[in-house]
Amino acid sequence: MTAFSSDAAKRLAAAEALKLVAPGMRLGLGTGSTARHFVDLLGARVAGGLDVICVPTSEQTRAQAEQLFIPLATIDSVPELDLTVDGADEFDARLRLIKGGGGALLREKIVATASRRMIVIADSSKQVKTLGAFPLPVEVTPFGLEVTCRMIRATAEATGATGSIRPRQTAGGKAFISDNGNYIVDCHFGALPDPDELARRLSAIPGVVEHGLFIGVAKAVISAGPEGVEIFG
Ligand code: ABF
Repeated sequence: MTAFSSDAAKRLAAAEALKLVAPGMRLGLGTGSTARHFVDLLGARVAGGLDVICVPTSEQTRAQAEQLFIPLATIDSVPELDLTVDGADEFDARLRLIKGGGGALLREKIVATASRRMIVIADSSKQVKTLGAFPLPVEVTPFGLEVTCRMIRATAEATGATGSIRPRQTAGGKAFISDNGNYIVDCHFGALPDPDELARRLSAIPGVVEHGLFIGVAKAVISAGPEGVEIFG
């Protein structure tokens, strides 16, 4: 018997999400290896005549969608979307998410928030009891990096979250720069005692552009694993 791979699970979840797409829809396209499957499958439907207009959440997804001749628009020209399908790094039973492992969290949150429905697709390993084992990404302005990191640390401590905070680097050891020209810092806090409060407090820090806690954003999570597909929400 062949082992069921996490990539197969991602594709299964993506295929399930594709069933929600109807002709004429305005779609948000997520980023990451799971969202990549969705875009791939959507491309095949578009090639078969499906009429949709899509807003990508990253330059990476834009490039993939362009190759597949998926019609694209900017979020400003199509400010109201019907459905966004995106991956996540972690989700819990209340559909709270950690996102941003791919560094696209700001555009992902803007696009998700502009959508009537945001659906997460994930392999079942992304489901957690408590958010935080995956380092929480926070997008920050290059100006004042050190000051902002100090404020993140202090604010997190006030919610019971402690640990190291590291500016993300590329494989070549350079500072990782987001599509928006900002830095990403990864907060290795471990289990987050109060994600809602942490999210509120992080948003209030001046140098924080956005953080990877998506709370009250996802309408459902389509999770796939060896047992098949499970839908939460
Ligand atoms: C994006 O891709 C991110 O918000 C998240 O960090 C990541 C999920 O990664 P993958 O689908 O590759 O597991 O959706």
